[in-house]
Amino acid sequence: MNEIEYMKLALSLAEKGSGFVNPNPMVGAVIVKNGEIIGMGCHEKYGQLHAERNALAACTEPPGGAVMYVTLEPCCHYGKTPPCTEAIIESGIRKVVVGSQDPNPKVGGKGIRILRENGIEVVTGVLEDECTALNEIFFHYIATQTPFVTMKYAMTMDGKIATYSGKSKWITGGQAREHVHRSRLRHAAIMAGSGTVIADDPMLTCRILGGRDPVRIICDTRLRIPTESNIVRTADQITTYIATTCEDQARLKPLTDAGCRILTISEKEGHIDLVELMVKLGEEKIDSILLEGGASLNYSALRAGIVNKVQAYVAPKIFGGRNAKTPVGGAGIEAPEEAFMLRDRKITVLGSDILIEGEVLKD
Ligand code: AOF
Ligand code: ZN
Repeated sequence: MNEIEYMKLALSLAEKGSGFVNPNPMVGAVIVKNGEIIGMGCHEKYGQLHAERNALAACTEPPGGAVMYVTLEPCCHYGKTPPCTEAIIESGIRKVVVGSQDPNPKVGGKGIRILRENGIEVVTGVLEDECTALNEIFFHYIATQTPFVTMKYAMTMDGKIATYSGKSKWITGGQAREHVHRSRLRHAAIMAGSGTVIADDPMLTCRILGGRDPVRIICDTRLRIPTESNIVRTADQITTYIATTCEDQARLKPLTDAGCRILTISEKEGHIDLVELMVKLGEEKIDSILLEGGASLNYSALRAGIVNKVQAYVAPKIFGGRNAKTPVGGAGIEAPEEAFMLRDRKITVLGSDILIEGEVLKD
């Protein structure tokens, strides 16, 4: 195996932490000696050991003189765990190959410098783009302290997210829906509007074996969410935030009694101020949100500039219906040149469906 292959392996190990390490990064490490892999590890759970220490602990023979491949620059600070640089230096590893640099201001190049100062050869930038893309959430959150927002929807080829009668089960096939559940796992929270709760009464859980449910956030300006909805009924089991401008205690009480956490947000253009909401959610250590609409909230989110990425699952079918719902509503833009633009477009085939995704260009 060459260094690219070892780093690819480290990347796949890192992925194992998906959904369990937020707001920390996913990190994987592979230790190689005389052409043999002698240890592997990843950052498995928030607050627990980092990838490098897990890989060192897993070594089947002494790591002195070995090479470590790690997807993120080793840390050099005392956080919940002691610095990885210390463990690497003590182990006698002779060379460290790093994927991407740690954007955490406490690390930011210092980890690499310390290793070099201690006579360890450091190679940087191996599969850097892949390593950075894997941690797009961490990179965004550490820089802004607000959640990375992915807007997701499934639509037909004529751009409908439901039939004219409001039925939407199902638009895409099993493979695409499984992909959505993986995405729910990767994001710390799912966000929807009260309209979606009223229309679909969803659970917004992650149905993957061994997965965990994301926190749920319901944007409900005027507190319309029914107390008997699935979301409210299960709020004592799954962390649920209701973001609202309403301060009427009589209406808030049944929700708080059910276990919902209320976030009181200022009003902006008739809705909750989404920028303020993102700041508050960031303070709650929510580093990422999968935004699952509906149309009105999706448009408001784009308008407010809080969306980082859009994922459109497109199914090869047509619903028609002039009143059938589309993914993005609101007032819309007047001229094509005002469009929300996406870059780094990526296309993935999932069974008979297609996922089109891109990063929202911010001006
Ligand atoms: C690494 N390897 O596997 C991870 C790193 O609170 P702590 O101690 O877990 O530290 C979290 C910070 O450490 C996080 O913000 C990031 O800079 C780095 N994460 N570093 O060397 C790892 N997970
Ligand atoms: Zn570390």
